[in-house]
Amino acid sequence: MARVITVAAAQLGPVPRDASRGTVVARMVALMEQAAQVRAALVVFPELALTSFFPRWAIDDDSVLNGFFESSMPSRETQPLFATARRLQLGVCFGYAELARQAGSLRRFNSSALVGPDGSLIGHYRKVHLPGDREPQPGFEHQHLEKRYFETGDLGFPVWRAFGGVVGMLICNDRRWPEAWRVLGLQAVELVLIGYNTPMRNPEAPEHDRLVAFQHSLVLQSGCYQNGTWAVAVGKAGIEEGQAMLPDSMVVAPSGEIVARATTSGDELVVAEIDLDATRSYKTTIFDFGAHRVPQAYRMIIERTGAEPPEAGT
Ligand code: ING
Repeated sequence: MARVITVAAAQLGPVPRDASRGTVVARMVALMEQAAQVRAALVVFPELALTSFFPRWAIDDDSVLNGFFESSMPSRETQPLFATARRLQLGVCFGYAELARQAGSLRRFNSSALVGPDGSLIGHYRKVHLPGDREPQPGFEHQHLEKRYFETGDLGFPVWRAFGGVVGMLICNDRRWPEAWRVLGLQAVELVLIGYNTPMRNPEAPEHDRLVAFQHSLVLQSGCYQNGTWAVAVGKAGIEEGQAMLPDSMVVAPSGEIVARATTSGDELVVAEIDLDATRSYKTTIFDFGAHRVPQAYRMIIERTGAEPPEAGT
């Protein structure tokens, strides 16, 4: 039996600092329209898709900082994404800066939303691995202040049954950490949706700059292969407010092969027809965790991560 769906990585070019939500949402809706024309079931947008990558700046004024956040999802400005999903009968995943009111206090997260083809919210995820610094670094051409503006995600690494399979989300730096993939893998994930904003230069380790694209595909290809899952990885690309951001959006198979890849640094739809059943060729053979892991070791990992794997691929 094949569970074939068409997925679309909707790469975005630069978003200027003063771009209104309306103009960005209009760009996203245009890409959703394109995706509907190729009968996509799901469109994936980058991390912090709605705004410029504002952690590159030291922002001390809270009212300016809050201007980059969404205090409700959907909000008036983002409602068109939900309405378009419903109108075009396609799912959408996008990253956004979340301002949440919890137990009477305001909390800020780097989040992503997963919306179904009926326009309803299926689930949301809060980024766990926040790279960069809490304090502005003297002499850095661009800052990377995610630790200053966001709290560590407190929702774990959930999966949802959606689009005919088991779907999970990661955000940007999460993709570099094998345990993030593994917790999804232990829950039999079949499709991982990953938005990213990756600068081409990392002032903390300039010796890595020549390897940014290589290490991006390395972690995607190994994450997919070692966990028997597909991934759709989507970047905010191009020169955004003077900072070069990695394009290279792609769809990766459970084999680790890249099956579709962006060829520009702008708004671009990268489309692939994927068979979720292709995950079984790995989950039921070389990466059959139950068969090839020493049970007590397997149980120990489950206890430690709290992940309960449903049956793979059912
Ligand atoms: N961006 C980058 C990423 O992990 C980074 C930050 C780049 C950290 C390279 C370390 C090395 O792709 C985000 N937003 O996490």
